[in-house]
Amino acid sequence: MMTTVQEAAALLDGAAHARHDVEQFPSGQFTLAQAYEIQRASIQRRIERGERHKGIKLGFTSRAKMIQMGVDSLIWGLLTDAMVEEDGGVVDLGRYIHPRVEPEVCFVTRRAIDAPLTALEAADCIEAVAPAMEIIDSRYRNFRFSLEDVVADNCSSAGLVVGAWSRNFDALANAGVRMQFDGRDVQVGSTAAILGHPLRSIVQASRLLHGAQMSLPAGSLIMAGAATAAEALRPGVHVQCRIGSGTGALASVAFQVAG
Ligand code: OOG
Ligand code: MG
Repeated sequence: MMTTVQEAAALLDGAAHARHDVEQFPSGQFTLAQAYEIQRASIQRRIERGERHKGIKLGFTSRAKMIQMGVDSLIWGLLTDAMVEEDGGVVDLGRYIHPRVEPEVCFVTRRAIDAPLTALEAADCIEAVAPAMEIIDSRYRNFRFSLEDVVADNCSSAGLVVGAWSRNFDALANAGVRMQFDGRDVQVGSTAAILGHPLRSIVQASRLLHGAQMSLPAGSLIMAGAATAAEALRPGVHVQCRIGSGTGALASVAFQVAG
């Protein structure tokens, strides 16, 4: 039986809302363009429940992520205010199905993005940068999906934690990224893994928005994509991420998973 875009959106939104997993779609059921339509329709359902647009996220901007998930195209998804977890706060795994965490860089825009940007223009659009972590939670069984599946599922978006903002953009080039569970390194990498430099994700975001005939208002968040592979979360663990070191470092970002 054929599933329509609206039916697929209702299925995936329902799974996220009720925290249960679903089967992947049969391969070839949806084109990539239809997968983005499903993504938009599923976010629209959240907006109708009272959530607000918060920005966008990029996915698979690093080789480490592409290799971990077996997908090799850059993708993007939509963020809402309900996804934001507090820096230094307690994360309840009951809100998720099978969550994983990954280190990210987050930007906040100071002007609207409504046209493709050059690298120089992209830098000018950014108000501040922060170390961040994304809590991804695929709605598909066993966290397995095709490119179309993951796009339809809003690129596994579920939670995000954003650290203190700074205007220390120089700290972003080739900075060490270190994510720890209970004080032990679980993922170590470099911001250079994100398209060579995390600011390039703003250029990519501007092109993707333009291609989708969408714009992003000032004050929006842009998650640049994970620099390393993701790690499964477990009850009781303390998670921290640091970007850079010494005086050039960005602040760190952390959360405690409820026991
Ligand atoms: C898809 C989301 C990818 C990233 O930062 O690369 C992503 C997934 O891995 O489930 O968020
Ligand atoms: Mg991510």
